[in-house]
Amino acid sequence: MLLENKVVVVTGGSRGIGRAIALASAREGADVAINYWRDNDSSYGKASAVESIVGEIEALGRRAIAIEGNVAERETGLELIRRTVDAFGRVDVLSSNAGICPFHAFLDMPASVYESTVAVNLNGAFYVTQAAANQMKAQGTGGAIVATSSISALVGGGMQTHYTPTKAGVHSLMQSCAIALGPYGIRCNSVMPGTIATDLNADDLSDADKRAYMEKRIPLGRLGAPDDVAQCVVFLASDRARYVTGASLLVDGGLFVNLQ
Ligand code: RM4
Repeated sequence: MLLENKVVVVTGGSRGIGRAIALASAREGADVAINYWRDNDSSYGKASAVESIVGEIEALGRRAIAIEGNVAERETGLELIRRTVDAFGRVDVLSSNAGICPFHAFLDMPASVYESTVAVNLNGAFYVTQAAANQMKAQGTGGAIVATSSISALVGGGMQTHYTPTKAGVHSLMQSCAIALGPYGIRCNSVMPGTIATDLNADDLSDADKRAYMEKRIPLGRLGAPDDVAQCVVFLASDRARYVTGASLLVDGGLFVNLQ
């Protein structure tokens, strides 16, 4: 069990990659605190997305709590960590995963679309990382922070001019936090998912031509699944990565390197 009796906090943990990270962490022995925002996803049957992920984790014999909050607001991260410590006594791992990507053209993009994307993806990552790191420092036993950056930290997207800079920022945030937090034994790394089939890009990939184009570009021949990313997050969070900090791990099926 790679995360035996660890306490893992996952932002955006009720759906998509975050849900997979929460479940994979529980499977590896962790108790999980899940942050979510506006649980309106009915694709999990009668139970809400939040109720179903909490139920799945408890069915594994691990504890789970779900705390609603918009990570774009600094107080959300503080309350998330506070309530996690109240419930489980400590924080060992933060998966700073919450993110949005409302695809939009550049020239007519409203300020609200740009600003909300920066607020959630970058400001949110900063605030939650800061809150978790202060708790880990106070505990005095180190910790691991894994941020969900993206292949989009390294390459662009014509409909993602608001989004790609935030993912580059998350990547850079982990590099600087690795330096700032190393003295406390807190490791900071990022994963860089490629095109992973989630509700974040469901509309974009509902275009058959776009989906076929992306699949054709990926040497492994398929879009990623959320658990493909979750397994890499568990590795970076675990003691197997005890000497890894300031690093980033592409989880993209070879998409990034495939020019021709
Ligand atoms: C990723 C990458 C994928 C896209 C998602 C929303 O960073 O750009 O292609 O589907 O974002």
